[in-house]
Amino acid sequence: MASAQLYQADVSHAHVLNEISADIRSLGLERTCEQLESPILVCCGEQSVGKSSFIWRLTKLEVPRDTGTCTRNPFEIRCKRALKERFVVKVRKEFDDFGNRLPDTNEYEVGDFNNRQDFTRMCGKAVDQILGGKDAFNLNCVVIEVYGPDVEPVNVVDLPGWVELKSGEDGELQAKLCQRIYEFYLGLPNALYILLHSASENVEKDAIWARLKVADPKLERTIGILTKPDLIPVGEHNEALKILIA
Ligand SMILES: Nc1nc2c(ncn2[C@@H]2O[C@H](COP(=O)(O)OP(=O)(O)OP(=O)(O)O)[C@@H](O)[C@H]2O)c(=O)[nH]1
Ligand SMILES: [Mg+2]
Repeated sequence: MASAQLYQADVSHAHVLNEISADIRSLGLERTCEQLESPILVCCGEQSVGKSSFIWRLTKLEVPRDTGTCTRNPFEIRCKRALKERFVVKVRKEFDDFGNRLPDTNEYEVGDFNNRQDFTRMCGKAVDQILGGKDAFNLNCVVIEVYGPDVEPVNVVDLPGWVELKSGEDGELQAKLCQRIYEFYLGLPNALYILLHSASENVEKDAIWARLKVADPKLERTIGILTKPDLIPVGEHNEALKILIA
């Protein structure tokens, strides 16, 4: 088979797998889903390293990002090839605000639209329905389906920034919720990990590194990405290169 035909076969195979696994996942049957699902890119890293900005570059989708728009809940983005451009934004509710599992999984649609310009507003609406205006971590997920003629069948997850410790009763809850989000997504058997690190920060600070080594001890499923290269102080580019090589 010619390589172009092989590529097409792979793409349609991935589409079918994605369709079936999305349906099963929305029923809350994670274990069954894990055996079927095609790879999912899990973007992780410390707070504000540029995870959501990276996803924007990768998928051309303006997921909520920027100063003052910290990601507080996971975003699962499923891209599928189709003749016409279309976006579906959903909310999947499986947990209460304390991370306790609800008796039923409730996945419902927030918007189904063709205009890319509506995307950020619809995502904001979905986030509001999860967070209810609170600035707190939440295990419930915004599910985004993207269809279009130029779309590659990739699944990608945007996670909140890793939080190791926070003081006070609420701080402890927030750190626990954040860590549970990571536990869940780092534990997916079909995950490929993208660890983002800001070029202006020391790599030893990455507490998430230790968690990743548990999920992927030989780092066979992990890719490191150095973000914010423009912030490397003049004359310190060699240090950044060392991080990349390591
Ligand atoms: N200088 C510089 N700033 C960047 C770059 N990429 C992202 N930023 C900025 O860094 C800030 C955080 O970006 P986000 O993409 O929201 O980072 P994040 O990792 O998703 O943040 P959290 O979800 O809160 O953990 C924003 O103000 C971005 O504009 C870059 O390459 N260079
Ligand atoms: Mg973010």
